[in-house]
Amino acid sequence: MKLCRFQQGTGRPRVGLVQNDEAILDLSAEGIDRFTSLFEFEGLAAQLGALESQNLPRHHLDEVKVLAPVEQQEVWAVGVTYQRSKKARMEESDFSATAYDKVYEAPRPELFFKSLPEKVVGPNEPVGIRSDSKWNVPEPELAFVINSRGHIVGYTIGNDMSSRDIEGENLLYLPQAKIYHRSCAVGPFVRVGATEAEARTWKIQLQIRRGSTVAFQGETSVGQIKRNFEELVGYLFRSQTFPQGAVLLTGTGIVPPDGFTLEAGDVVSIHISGVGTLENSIIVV
Ligand code: DO4
Ligand code: MG
Repeated sequence: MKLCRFQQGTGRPRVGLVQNDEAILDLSAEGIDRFTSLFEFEGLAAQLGALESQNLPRHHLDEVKVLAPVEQQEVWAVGVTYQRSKKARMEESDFSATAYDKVYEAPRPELFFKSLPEKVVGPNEPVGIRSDSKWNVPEPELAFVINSRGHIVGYTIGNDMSSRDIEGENLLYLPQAKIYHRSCAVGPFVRVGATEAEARTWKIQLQIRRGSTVAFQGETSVGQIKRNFEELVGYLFRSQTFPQGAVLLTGTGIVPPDGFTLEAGDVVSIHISGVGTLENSIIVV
């Protein structure tokens, strides 16, 4: 079962139940128009299942604008959760190699703040590469949608855009490499009712198109994430509160070869088999 936030014309954002990735049932007819309150429901999947049999207004996905599935949730990220990420980061920086090696093995994961909710880029909107960076990549990541009690209520797709030259120069520059205008895209759908075991079978695929050619493509599996999901959420909620819930990106397992950098006009397409496809073009910011 999948949910989305959507808008018709300049109307207010609403919540829809996605049907076969081509239509949505409009839950505002049942008084549900906010993810934040919906995600606090106990037994969410069962309640959504009951709504599916109601005679709700239906819209084709082509007729609406699908919005980022984020209202007031801060977006955070974990890093170095895949071997591939650890290896790439150790190669990009002699200076910080030990830190990446250690954090991969340490009980405490790397966690960092990624985006305020109002700065998150939605599906089909441009994401940015920094004008002062020469080495930029997308990071295709499974994202947890978490309620205020720290329960994972669903899964979506995140793009943790990163400037590798800035990150590689000095670990203290990480916030500049990770947090800038249009550096975080999330969406399109929130998959509800899947267990961790099921999510671990999903494939993550990245394709970067440049004009009519494929400039890079790669694939990994959610099953490659080193830490279990409760462990990651548990650390996020340590000595921290999220009254509106939070979104947590879970790290990248796909890193293009070192000679590759994104260019303006590229199109980044991230597919996660249990969720859908998040697509964004690249602009310089
Ligand atoms: O330590 C740098 C960031 C790691 C990261 O974003 C990832 O592994 O996905
Ligand atoms: Mg990342």
